[in-house]
Amino acid sequence: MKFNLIGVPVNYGCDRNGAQFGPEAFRQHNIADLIKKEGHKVQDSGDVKIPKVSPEEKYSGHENLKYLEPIAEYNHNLAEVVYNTLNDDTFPFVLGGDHSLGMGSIAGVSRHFEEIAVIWIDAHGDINTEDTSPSGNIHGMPLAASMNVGNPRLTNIYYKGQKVKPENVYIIGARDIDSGEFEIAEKTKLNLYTMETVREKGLANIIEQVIEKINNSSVDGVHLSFDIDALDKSIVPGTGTAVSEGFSLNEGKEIFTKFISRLDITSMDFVELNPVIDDEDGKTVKNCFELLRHIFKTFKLREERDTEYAI
Ligand code: 5AB
Ligand code: MN
Ligand code: MN
Ligand code: MN
Repeated sequence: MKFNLIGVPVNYGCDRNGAQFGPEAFRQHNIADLIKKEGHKVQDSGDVKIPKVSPEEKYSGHENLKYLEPIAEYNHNLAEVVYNTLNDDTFPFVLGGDHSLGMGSIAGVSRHFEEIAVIWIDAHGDINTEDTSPSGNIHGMPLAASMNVGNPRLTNIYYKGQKVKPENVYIIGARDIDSGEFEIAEKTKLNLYTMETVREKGLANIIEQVIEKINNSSVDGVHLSFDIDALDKSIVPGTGTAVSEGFSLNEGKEIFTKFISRLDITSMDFVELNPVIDDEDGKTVKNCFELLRHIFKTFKLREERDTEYAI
C-alpha cells in the first residue's frame, strides 16, 4: 500500500502544552522507516499549516469555544490535503496533534467518498458542543461537528453541513462521557459502545457487531480515528486526558487486526500523543510504536491476501 503521513502539530484543541509536538516525535522515531520495513510505500507531505495566535486570543471567536478561528482554519487546510491524498490513490495517515483534527480528516474523507463510516476509538465521546462542553476545548467536539451538531463555524468546515451520518458513527471504548454527550448520543442515534458495554458483552463480540453493521451498510469509505487515550492510563501516561480502565496493548492490537483485515479502512488518525508529559522512559511513545508496527503489518497481510485472491 501507499501511505501519506500528514502531520498536524496542534494543541489549540486541548489547550495544554505538548500535543503540538506529536508529529515531530513520530518522525524522530522514524515512523516512515517503520512503514517501509513492513513492505509499504510511504511519503510525508509534512505538516499542515496552523495559524499562529496568542493565548490572549483564546476566546476571541466564542466564549466557550477556545481557539475557534485558528482551529476552523487549519482544519480546512487538513481536509484539502486528505482529499488530495485520497484522489491520488494514497492512504492518508494523520499524525496528531490533538483530536480537534478529526473534523478536517473527516471532511476531506467525506468529500472523496459517497458515504462514509467513522470508527472513533477513544476514552471520550468527543460529541460536545459549545452548550454541553465543560471545558470549551474543541478536541472534545470534533465528532459532533462532523455529524452537523454544534457551532456553524465547525459544522461548515471545508464544505457546508454534515460530513457523516450518525447511523454510520461507531464510538468504541468511551468511559468518560459528559452528561450532555449522552443526550446527543441518544438524540442522534449514533452507535455508542461504552467501555461498560464492551466489558459486559466482550470486546470480540462488539468488534464483530461493528464489522457486520458496516459491511451491511452502503458506505464506500471507512475512517478510523484512534485517540491513544482509548488505551489504559498506565500504558499511555503521555496523553493529555488519560483515563483508567482502558484497553490493554493486546486489546488495541486485536481491535486493529480485526478492523483492518475485515473492513476496508481507507484513512486513519493517530492522535493525542503528548511527548512533554510522557514518563522518563518514553513509555507512551514506545507503546504507540508497538501498535503502529502492528497496524502496518496487518495492512500488509491484508494486501497480500487480497492480491492472492485476485490472481
Ligand atoms: B479527547 C471532556 N469531555 O469535553 C471535554 O481527548 C474531555 O480528544 C475531552 O477525546 C477529551 O473537555 C477530548 C471532559
Ligand atoms: Mn478524542
Ligand atoms: Mn480522548
Ligand atoms: Mn485527550
